[in-house]
Amino acid sequence: MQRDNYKNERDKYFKEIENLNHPNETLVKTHCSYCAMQCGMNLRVNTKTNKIIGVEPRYDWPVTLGKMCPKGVTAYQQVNHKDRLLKPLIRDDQSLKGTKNGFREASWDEAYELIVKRFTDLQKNYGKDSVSVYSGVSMTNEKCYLTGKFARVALQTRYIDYNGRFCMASAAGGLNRSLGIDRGSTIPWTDVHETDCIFLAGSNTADCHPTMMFRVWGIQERGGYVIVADPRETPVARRADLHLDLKPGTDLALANGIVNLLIQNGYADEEFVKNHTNGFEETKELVKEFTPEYTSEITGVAPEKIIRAAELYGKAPNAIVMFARGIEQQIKGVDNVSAYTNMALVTGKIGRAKSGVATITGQGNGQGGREHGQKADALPGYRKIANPDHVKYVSKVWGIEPEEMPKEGVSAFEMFGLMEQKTIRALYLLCSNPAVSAPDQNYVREQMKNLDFMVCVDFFLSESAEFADVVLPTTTWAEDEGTTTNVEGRIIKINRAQMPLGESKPDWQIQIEIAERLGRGKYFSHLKTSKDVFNELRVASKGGTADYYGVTWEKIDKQDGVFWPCKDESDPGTPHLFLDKKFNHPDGKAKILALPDRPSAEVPDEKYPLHLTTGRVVYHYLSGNQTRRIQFLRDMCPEPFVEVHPETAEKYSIEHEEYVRLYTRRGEATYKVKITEAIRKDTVFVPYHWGHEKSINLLTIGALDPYSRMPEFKTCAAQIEKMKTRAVQ
Ligand SMILES: Nc1nc2c(c(=O)[nH]1)N[C@H]1C(S)=C(S)[C@@H](COP(=O)(O)OP(=O)(O)OC[C@H]3O[C@@H](n4cnc5c(=O)[nH]c(N)nc54)[C@H](O)[C@@H]3O)O[C@H]1N2
Ligand SMILES: Nc1nc2c(c(=O)[nH]1)N[C@H]1C(S)=C(S)[C@@H](COP(=O)(O)OP(=O)(O)OC[C@H]3O[C@@H](n4cnc5c(=O)[nH]c(N)nc54)[C@H](O)[C@@H]3O)O[C@H]1N2
Ligand code: SF4
Ligand SMILES: [Mo]
Repeated sequence: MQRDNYKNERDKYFKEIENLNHPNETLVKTHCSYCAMQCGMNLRVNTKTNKIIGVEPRYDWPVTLGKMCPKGVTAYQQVNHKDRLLKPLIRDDQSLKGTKNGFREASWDEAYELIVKRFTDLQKNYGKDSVSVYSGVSMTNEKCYLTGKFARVALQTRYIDYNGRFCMASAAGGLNRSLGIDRGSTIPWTDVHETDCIFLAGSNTADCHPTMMFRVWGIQERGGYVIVADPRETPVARRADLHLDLKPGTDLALANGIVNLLIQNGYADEEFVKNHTNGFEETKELVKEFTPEYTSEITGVAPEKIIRAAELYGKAPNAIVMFARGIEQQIKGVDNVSAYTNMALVTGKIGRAKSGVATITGQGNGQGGREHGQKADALPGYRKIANPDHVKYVSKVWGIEPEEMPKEGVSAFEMFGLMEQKTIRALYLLCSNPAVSAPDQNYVREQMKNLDFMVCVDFFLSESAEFADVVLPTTTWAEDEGTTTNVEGRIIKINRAQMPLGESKPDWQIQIEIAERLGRGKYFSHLKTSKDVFNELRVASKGGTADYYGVTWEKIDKQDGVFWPCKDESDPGTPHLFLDKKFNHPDGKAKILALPDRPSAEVPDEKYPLHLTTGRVVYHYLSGNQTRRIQFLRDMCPEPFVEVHPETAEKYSIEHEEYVRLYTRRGEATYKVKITEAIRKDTVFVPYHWGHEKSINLLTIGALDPYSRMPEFKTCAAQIEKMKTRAVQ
C-alpha cells in the first residue's frame, strides 16, 4: 500500500513536479475547503490569467496520501463560479424579504455605513446585546479567532455562537468531561490502519470522511476488525466484521451493554483503572443491569452481536473507538460520547500509539473553530468566560478592561428564541446557512424574517441571505491564507492561489473595517495581514488548554503540520495525547462515568410510528449552498430522497422512486422514495443538503442536549404517506 512507502512516493512526486514544463501553470500547495479530513491538494493556477484552473491531489500529504473525494476534486470550481457574489447587496424591497429578490448592488462604503448606522441605533435603543453574531467553522483559525474578538470588542455583545453547536458541541462536552480536554483525536490518523480493532459509532465514514477509508480497510487487511454501530447499513457497515444495527437514539444503552460485558468478561485493565481513572466502581454497578438481553430489548440489536462486539474490542491488543454525529446529535449526545469513551478507559486502550478515542470532526476547521472563542461561553485557547482569570488574561491581550468583557451568551439554536422575544434584534451572520441547517425550520425562518436588521456574509447567495438586509461578498478559501486544525488536531496551512474575485474581501478584513467605523479601530488596526491575526491568536491561546503559542506558519510547513498543545517555539507539538497517562483533570485521572439511560425527546407512537433520522450523502456538503452549484455533484445527486425498508414500503403501498409525503409534528415535505434493505424497518432516513420546501429540517425537532445545547437531528417521530395525486416536481 502507498502508505508504507510514502516517503518514496513523495520523492518521486516532487521529481515529477520538477520535470513538469508547463510555462503557463503553477501549483499552489493547500488543502480541501470542505471536511475535517482537510485532504492535501495542489491548486493549478494559470500564470497568465492568475486564475485557478484545476486541482490535483497531493501525494506528499501524510494524512491522505493523494486521496480525494468527489467534492474535493470539484471544490476549485467554486472559485470563479458564475454565481459568486462580487459586490455588496442592499435590500431595497422589504416586501420581498425571505426571497432572493429585492436587492441592489452597492459600494462597500454604502453597505458599511448602513450596517454601522443600524447596529449603532439598535444598540443605543435596546442595549449592546441586541446585536448578535452567528458564525461557522469553514473559516480559518485566524477568521474564527477574529470573529470572537469582533463580537466582544467591536460590537460589545454577549450574543455570539456558531454552527459547531450543531456539529461538535456534544463531542467537546463529552470529551472534556471524561478526559478533561477536547482535542477530537487522542492519536494521529497515521496510526489508524495499524490498530487491531476499530469501533465506529454513528459515523457514515465512507460517505463523510471517504479518504480515511483506506486506513479502515487497512485494519482488516492486517487481520484486525471493524465494528460499526449505525441504524443503516452504510458502505462501511456493509464491509465491516460486525454491524450493530441499533434503533436511533439508543446508543447509551448499547455502550453500557458493551462496557458491562468488558467488565464481566475480564477485559478491564485493573492497573490502569486504579492508577489513572475515577468512577469505575459506580459505573460497574450501573452497567450491571445492561445484560445482552436487556440491551437488546432497548436497542433492537441481537444479543449475540453485542457479545461479539465486546469480545472483539476486548481481545484486541490495540483498539480505537471513534464516533461521529450519529451518536452526538441527540439529546443524549454528551452522555453517549462519555459512555463510548468508557470502553477505552475501562480497558486502558488509550494513552498509547494505535489505541485511543476520537470524534470524527465534521467541518474543515471544526476543531480549531471551537477552540478560539466563537462559542457563547468560550475565549481563545479554550478559555472560559465564566473563569475570571481567563477573562483577565484575554482582556489584557485585547487591550480592554476585564469588566468590559461581555458575559456568556446562549447557544446557536437558543439565539432564535431570543429573536422571538426581541432580546436579539439584529444578526451578523457569516459562514453558516441556518435557513437550511437549523432544526425546526418553520420556526427558525420566522425568527430570521422578524429581525429588525440582518447582515449575511457569504460568497454565494444562500437561503439565509434571502432574509438579509445587507449581503457582503467574501472570499473562498483559495483566495486567502491562514490555518485550519484538521480532524486529528493538526494545525495546517491554507495558501492563497488567486486574488479575491470582484470586490470580495476576506472575513477578517471586513470585520476590521466595520470595527474601525464603529469607533473601535484601536483594538484592530494593528492587524494588517492574516499572519498578524495568527500571531495575536498564538498569544491569546498561550497557557490555555488549546495552546498554539509555539505554532508558527514556518513550523507548519517544515513539519507537515503541528499538533496542539504546542507551548513554545522549541516544542514540536503533541501528536499523541496522554502518553504519560496524565489526563487533563486536576488530579490527572480520567473519569469513567456512570450514565443511566433515558429516552429520546420524541419516540415513535401510533400517529407518528417511524424514527426519522437525517444525515449526508457523499456528493453534497452541509446546507448544499456550495455543492449544489457544482454541475457534476448535482448530476450525481440532484435531489433529496427518503430511504425506506422494502417491508415498510409494502405496508404503506409505496414504490421505488415514487414521491411520498413525510410528516412530523413540526412540518411536512415531499421526497422521492429509495427502497433499500440497508435501513431498519422502523426507521426512515433523509439527507439534509437542500433548502426551501425540500429541507428535511422542516420536520426535525429543536430539542437540545442539556449540557451541549446541541439539537437532536438524529431522531424524531415521523409518518409517511402515499400521495393522492402525483407531485409536480
Ligand atoms: N459528503 C459529506 N461529507 C461530510 C459532510 C457532508 O455534508 N457531506 N459534512 C461534514 C460534517 S460538518 C460532519 S459533522 C460530518 C458528519 O459525519 P457523520 O456523522 O459520519 O455523518 P451523518 O450522515 O450525519 O451521520 C452518521 C451516521 O449516523 C447514523 N445514525 C443516525 N442515528 C443514529 C443513532 O441514533 N445512533 C448511531 N450510532 N448512529 C446513528 C446515520 O445512519 C448515519 O449513517 O461529515 C463531514 N463530511
Ligand atoms: N437535519 C440535519 N441538520 C443538520 C445536520 C444533520 O446531520 N441533520 N448536521 C449539522 C451539522 S453537523 C452542521 S456542521 C451544520 C452545518 O450547517 P451550516 O452552518 O449551514 O453549513 P454550511 O452549509 O457550510 O454553511 C456555510 C455557509 O457559509 C458559506 N461559507 C463557506 N466558507 C465561508 C467563509 O470562509 N466565510 C463566509 N463568510 N462564508 C463562508 C457557504 O457558502 C455557506 O453558505 O448543519 C447541521 N444541520
Ligand atoms: S474527504 Fe473531505 S477534505 Fe477530502 S476531498 Fe473529500 S471533502 Fe475534501
Ligand atoms: Mo458538522
